Amino acid sequence: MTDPGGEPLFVRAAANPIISPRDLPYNANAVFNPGAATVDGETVLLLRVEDLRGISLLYVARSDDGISNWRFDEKPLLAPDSGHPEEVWGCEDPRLTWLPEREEWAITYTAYSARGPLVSLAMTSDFREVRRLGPVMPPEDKDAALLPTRFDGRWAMIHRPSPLRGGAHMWISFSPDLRHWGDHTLLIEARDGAWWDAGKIGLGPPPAAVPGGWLVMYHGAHVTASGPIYRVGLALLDRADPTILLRRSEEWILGPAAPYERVGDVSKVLFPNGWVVDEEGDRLVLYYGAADSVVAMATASLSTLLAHVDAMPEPQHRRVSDAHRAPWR
Ligand code: M1P
Repeated sequence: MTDPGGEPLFVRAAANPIISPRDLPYNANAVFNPGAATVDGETVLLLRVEDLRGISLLYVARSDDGISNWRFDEKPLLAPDSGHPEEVWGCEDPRLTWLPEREEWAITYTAYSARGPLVSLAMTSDFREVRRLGPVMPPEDKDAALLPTRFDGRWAMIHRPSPLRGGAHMWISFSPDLRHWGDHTLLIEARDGAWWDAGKIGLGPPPAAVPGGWLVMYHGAHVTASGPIYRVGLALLDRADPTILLRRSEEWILGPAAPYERVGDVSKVLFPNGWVVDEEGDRLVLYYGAADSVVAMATASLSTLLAHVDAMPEPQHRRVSDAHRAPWR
């Protein structure tokens, strides 16, 4: 069992897995790691669908209650396109951020190029038409999402490059125009050794604005003799300056405990990509991929979750650069 004990923060939907390959109106090997949005009162999921070649495409599903009666588009919203060689091996793991200033959704996704996975960006207002902006981070880089607002006039994106040396950590970068990115700043480091989030971490859903800052959920992949275990923790970033880490989980809050999370194409994986945060209703609805095979959902009380975040330890260093003698931003 890999869920922490005590009163769980998240309660899994009784209907889990809420979407499986057999529910889809097309052939698929797996459906997982969806981005989530609310559009005109409906829940929209942008599903990663792995076809029977092994290539992933992004398809839209809509539901009135966000849990049942999903209506599936017949055609993908994003699929490998001959004009985009960087997507030759697929489009994966979308994250959806509403940009109020532009009145459109930013879709950050992993484009699987022949030179490795990289971060691509596309825009949509309705999840029916999409406009690609193309690659924004070179390979290898993934697990990216935009923050919804600008900081001193610049957009911010959290992402996870894979360096040649050491662990794979979360970074934040800035752009004046969504195309040119710089001021790359190490944001949250994977821990080391026996920790649940040692070696490799990555952003979950796009950060959510909450009273104390930006609520961040991230996954950690702890390597064991029988492969990695993907679990989930929380962090809080400063609202005005998201390069500042205010809080970070010591313990994971959700891990692969249910049978559909423990056994699948990649077993023991709980991989959240989307959430719907309802402050008025005091509810957070989390959508995640389970075992790289199916889509599942879990809900939490937002106020209980934020009280948990408040009680999490403050990091020793609020900026990673403060922790290193030879600073790297
Ligand atoms: O198989 C688990 C996950 O592995 C990768 O995630 P990351 O590189 O962040 O560890 C991705 O391929 C992801 O899609 C997959 O669910």
